[in-house]
Amino acid sequence: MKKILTLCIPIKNDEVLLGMKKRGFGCGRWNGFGGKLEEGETIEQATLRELYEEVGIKDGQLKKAGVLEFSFENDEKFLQVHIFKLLDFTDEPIETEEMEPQWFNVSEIPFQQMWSDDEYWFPLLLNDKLFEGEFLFDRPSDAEYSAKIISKKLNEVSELF
Ligand code: 8WW
Repeated sequence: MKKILTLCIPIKNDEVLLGMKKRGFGCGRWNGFGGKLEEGETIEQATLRELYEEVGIKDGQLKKAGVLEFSFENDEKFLQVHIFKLLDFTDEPIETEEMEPQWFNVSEIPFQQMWSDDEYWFPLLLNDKLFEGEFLFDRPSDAEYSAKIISKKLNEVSELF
C-alpha cells in the first residue's frame, strides 16, 4: 500500500523555514510543511493547501525538488513524499495548532532534530538538484526516538514526475 504525501520547504535568501511539529506523525521534529492528499487534489494543490493550513502562507512559486519513498521494517505500507521548494513568497509565517515555524540559516539546519534522512537530501535541494531516493527505517520517529536508517538509495535525476 502506497500513501502519497507532500513536503514543502519555503526558502528566502539563505534561510529555510521549518516548523516544529506539535502533534501527530513526526511530532517533536523540525520539518517542512505537508501532509496527505485529499480526494480529487493534485499533488501541487495539496502542497499549497497544507502550506496554508500549517503555516499560513498562500503565495509564492512551487518548484519540484525530489521524490522519496520511505518504508519501515515489518510494515507493508510505504510513503511516497513529493518534495517542493517554495520561492518568491511574501506572506508571513504564522504559528498554527500543527506547527511552530522558525527560520534557519542554510548553514545551521537542525539535522539532529529532524528525520535522519534529511541530512542526505537537503544539500541537493539547496543546490537546486532534482533527486529521487528510497529510505528504509527501523521504525517511525517520535519526540523521543529518531528512526534509524537501515538502507538508502539517493540519486540526482534530470527530470521528476
Ligand atoms: N522530512 N519521513 C510528510 C509530512 C507528513 C506529515 C506532516 C510532513 C522524512 C521528512 N519528512 C518525512 S514525512 C513528510 C508533515 C519523512 C521519513 N523521512 N523526512
